[in-house]
Amino acid sequence: MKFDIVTIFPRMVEAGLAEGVVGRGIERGLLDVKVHDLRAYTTDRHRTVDDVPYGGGPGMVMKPEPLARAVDDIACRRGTPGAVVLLSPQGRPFTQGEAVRLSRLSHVVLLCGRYEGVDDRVRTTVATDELSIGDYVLSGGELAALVVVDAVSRLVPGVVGDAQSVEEDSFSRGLLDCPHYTRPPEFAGQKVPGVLLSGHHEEVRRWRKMTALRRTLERRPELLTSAALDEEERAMLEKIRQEQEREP
Ligand code: 9D3
Repeated sequence: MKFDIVTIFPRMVEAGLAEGVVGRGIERGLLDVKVHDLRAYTTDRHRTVDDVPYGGGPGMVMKPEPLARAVDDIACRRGTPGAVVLLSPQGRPFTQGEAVRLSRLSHVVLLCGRYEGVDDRVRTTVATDELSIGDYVLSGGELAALVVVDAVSRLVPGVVGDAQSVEEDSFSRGLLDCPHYTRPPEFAGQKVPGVLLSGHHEEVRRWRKMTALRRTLERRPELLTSAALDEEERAMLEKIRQEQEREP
């Protein structure tokens, strides 16, 4: 899968791509990620990428021409992308569902904004999608682009070594994960739940399902309205809801 990331901070993005699952995916040739310095697509002596806002007000706005030229050049050199994503606080929420959708494309371009924002004609004429990674204020789109590349790359076959862990991932199941433990059997006065040491695989499986459901109900109840629960899970949820009624 190919990604092209356009930014005024190429070193910041390169650093985020070099490590971990994405770094290894690049090394192994499963991911082809290129980072483009937006200033390379300016034409003036000062390599200007921003300008004052029409209508006045504080801050600066990113000019449309360098971003449009960057996307044109990427399309010429690297092929027409399946999506051109503008990262912005006004975008639709980036979810696991969006990650799955993008992972079905073979080439995605990501545009990172800075300053107060990006001239809206980039959204309307250059971008095909506008995504936000959550309701908090970042200083620009670079970290958001890295989040998108990470989440999408994990879905590219072979990038994550253990395909099972991708499939069982909490959000692809629509539930939070169960608690995890490793040695030692007691730490800071806290024992590992006995069932995990018991060797009863069926009991372990049920305990994991039960704790995952309990956590989801307690911390993120809204996830349960869209989670695809099987028969067993619906019965467990009923039991947990009864537990909660008894001890409010
Ligand atoms: C302080 C400026 N804000 C005034 C109301 C608006 C604003 C402009 C630009 C807020 C943040 C940004 C930069 N953020 C992004 O480019 C961004 C982002 C984010 O801030 N949160 C979540 N997802 C994203 S994706 C891109």
